[in-house]
Amino acid sequence: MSEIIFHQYAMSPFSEKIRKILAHKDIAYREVEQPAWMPKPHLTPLTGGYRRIPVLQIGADIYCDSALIARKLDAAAPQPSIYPQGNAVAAEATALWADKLLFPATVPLVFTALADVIPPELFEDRRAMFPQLSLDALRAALPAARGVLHSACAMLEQTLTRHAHVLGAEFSVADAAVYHTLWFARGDSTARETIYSKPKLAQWMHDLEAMGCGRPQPMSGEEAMQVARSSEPTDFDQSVDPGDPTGLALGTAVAVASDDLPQSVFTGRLVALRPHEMVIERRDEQVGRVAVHFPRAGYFVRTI
Ligand SMILES: N[C@@H](CCC(=O)N[C@@H](CS)C(=O)NCC(=O)O)C(=O)O
Repeated sequence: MSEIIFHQYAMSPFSEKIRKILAHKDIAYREVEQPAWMPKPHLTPLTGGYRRIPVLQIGADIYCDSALIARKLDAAAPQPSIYPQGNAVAAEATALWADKLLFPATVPLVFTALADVIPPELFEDRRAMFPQLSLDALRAALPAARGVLHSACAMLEQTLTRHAHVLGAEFSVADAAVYHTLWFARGDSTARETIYSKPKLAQWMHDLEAMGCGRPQPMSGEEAMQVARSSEPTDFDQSVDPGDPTGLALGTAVAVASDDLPQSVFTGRLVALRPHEMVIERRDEQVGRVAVHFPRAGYFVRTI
């Protein structure tokens, strides 16, 4: 197998989720530091426009979204699992709760707390993604956000009083997802107090921090693009799962978008449709033929 290439940036919470999985599995990988805002000239040619971080690359196969990346890493290095006792539904459901409910609550907390030090380019970039974003709107969202964090931390403290991890004795993808939201929330002092005033939760935070991040070796963005250019995509079987409800046929020109950023669409030729993953093939002047993989949950696919 080609090297695992992890496109991330240091301050990215969703990258921190993946770092914990890389640490749990003690995986050796190449790490590309991507910009935190557009343009991303060494990322978007690989993804066909998908701009978010993290992205995983293996040769000319490109994996978008931390949910799919987590599953791919588990398939590439199955032991130790991120789904202990085969508890995939509970682990993935808890990870989705953290990513989709808890994480959005941390955004107003951290952005208002750090408003004076956040680079204006970052704020403007995120406003281009979410036009309703403003400091006033973030301040108005603070009471509800504090409520979400308070209740989540109380529930976590109760759980961690009974066992060492979110779903029981062993680490799972749920720990990685909950951790990245609280790791980010620490940027706000009131959130920090909410988290670290709870002894079991505080201990769990220290334990996860101490796990580190696996075995990274730096790689430049140019080098990652060169790897794609000199490889062929391999991780798809040219099949549509029987009974797939979309009715899409292989080879169809399709557009893929996520439910939380539907205005950004990524186009290509459908080369695989599996229960948890869709794969589109595209050609790019700079990186050649690549296969871009998306999860099914939270993403739509349609013909163009
Ligand atoms: N659903 C995505 C969300 C990823 C996400 O929102 N990442 C943030 C950084 S942590 C991002 O890409 N923000 C915009 C950017 O960096 O350009 C995932 O799970 O990977």
